[in-house]
Amino acid sequence: DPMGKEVTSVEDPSMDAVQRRLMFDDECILVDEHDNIVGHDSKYNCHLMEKIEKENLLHRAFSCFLFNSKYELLLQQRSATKVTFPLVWTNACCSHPLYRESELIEENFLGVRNAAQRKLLDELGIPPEDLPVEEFIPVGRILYKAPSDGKWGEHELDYLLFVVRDVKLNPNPNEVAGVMYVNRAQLNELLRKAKAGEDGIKLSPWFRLVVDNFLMKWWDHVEKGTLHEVSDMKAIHKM
Ligand code: DMA
Ligand code: MN
Repeated sequence: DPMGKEVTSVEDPSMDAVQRRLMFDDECILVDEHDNIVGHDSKYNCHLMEKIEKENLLHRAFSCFLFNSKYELLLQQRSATKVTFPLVWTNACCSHPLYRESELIEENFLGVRNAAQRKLLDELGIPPEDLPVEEFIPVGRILYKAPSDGKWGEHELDYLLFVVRDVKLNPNPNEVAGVMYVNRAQLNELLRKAKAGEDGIKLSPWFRLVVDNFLMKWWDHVEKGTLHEVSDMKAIHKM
């Protein structure tokens, strides 16, 4: 309600107005550790570390990994205005399927695919017709918890969606500070810099989990066109 938002804006005076609106407009899907839907709550509540701990709130999310036809991986640097994990480098696009009919569809993972299509337009300016939902290949699910700084953090059941497609980018500056494609050597160099704290490079915790556990193996399959061989949508990897 408007009163609640007013109180919150007093509590979070530095929060970007667009990002604040999304905190209340986006209604996330709450799930249990087996990915069964158990309810819904605002993006705001779902990312408050205190609420996550007290109420054991876990929400559904997706992480899209986009490769071009040279099999280079698209990275995004999150904008300074993001409430959680500002300015970190991460995979192409992440967000949440929302508690609405089109994004609750579990058949063929259509709900998370619809959400990915929506946010690839919102964050990177990729028109939906350039990225049909059938192109997203679900490869796995991870469950992780990660504090950002201060009172915010993540506790997510995250669908990993891969897509190979040449796209035109038109990044939204409220979401994205920068984009780049990397090959494996360039990603390794970025990992080295992040470890050494060089050039202020920071990586998101979920991107690091995927890199450390799955990415290099899956990248081979991206190149060979055999991702379906490694896709496992039955397991949920608790990290
Ligand atoms: C949330 O991403 C999802 C993951 C996997 C971290 P986000 O913070 O970029 O979401 P949004 O773009 O909706 O703010
Ligand atoms: Mn989240």
